Amino acid sequence: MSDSGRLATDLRAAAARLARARRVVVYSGAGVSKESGISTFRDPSEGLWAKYDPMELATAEAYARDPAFVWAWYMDRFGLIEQAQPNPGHAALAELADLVPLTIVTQNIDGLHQRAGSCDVIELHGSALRFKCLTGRHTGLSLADLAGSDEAPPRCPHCGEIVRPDVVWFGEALPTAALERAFELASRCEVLLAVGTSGVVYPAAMVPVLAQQAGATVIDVNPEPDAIANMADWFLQGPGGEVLPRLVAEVKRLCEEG
Ligand code: BJW
Repeated sequence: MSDSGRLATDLRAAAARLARARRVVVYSGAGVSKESGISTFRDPSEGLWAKYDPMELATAEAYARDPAFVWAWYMDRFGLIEQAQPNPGHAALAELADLVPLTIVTQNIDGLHQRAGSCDVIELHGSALRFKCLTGRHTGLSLADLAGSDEAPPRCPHCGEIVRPDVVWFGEALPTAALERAFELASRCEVLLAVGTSGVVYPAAMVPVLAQQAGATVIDVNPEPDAIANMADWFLQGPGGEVLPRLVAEVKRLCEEG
């Protein structure tokens, strides 16, 4: 069978499973936003970690060493995120939530699932829209809240300590409530739909593992066979912006058929 014939067959089978599922978890990563113009991390030529050393940018130690440098890097990235638009993959996932009960567990900080209309989104690695001071006492700050400080990084309007992006750096704990809810949902979902993640960053990478251990069907959408493709019942090879609209259109057709 040709690759496109195989994809069409697997896509129909995966859609049939999704259409009768009562609990679905979507587990997403940077790849789902690539077609919105946002870089992934581990692409060997274009990924952020191919160009920059994560230990110099995505650790608390790096921020303590050179806060201005790290802040400037994040402000550049957050500017790109602000300009980005959700792509057809994000839109398809928002539509899927109207067809089957679904929660999105994302490692992304870009907020594009929410901007596409998804309501139940768990952010495991924080958000580009929030900042907190280094004391940890003042959280949920927006850039508008920081407008009164002309330093870079700005200072907290409440305590005067410098602020940082509210994202999870290497060696840091993930937000407890978000991680607990993600693990709980993964452990009792019927279908785990992974999209655009290499599946190598822990503890988030336990989400598909827990689902599979609990007997869920695992579907993986990715242009490359990654860690999750190996454990998936169906590996739908291709970009999220192309595969997800086809998958969701088929789920919709099946749901309308009854
Ligand atoms: C497409 C596509 C298209 C392309 N369509 N798809 C166990 C074993 C080994 C190590 C560890 C372990 N447990 C913990 C660790 C250490 C570490 C870790 O996991 N390291 C591994 C890398 C080895 N984990 C941590 O440090 C975590 N913290 C922790 O464990 O704390 C312990 C602790 C407990 C209690 C108290 C204190 C401490 C924290 C991890 C934080 C990760 N942070 C980052 C940066 C966030 C902020 C920022 O954006 O700057 O999160 S790193 C980066 O990786 C980012 C992502 O969310 C995360 C995952 O990446 P993702 O999304 O999978 O992207 P890629 O690039 O890897 O993959 C993209 C995929 O898309 C590819 O598969 C492509 O093929 C595909 N694709 N085009 C669909 N069009």
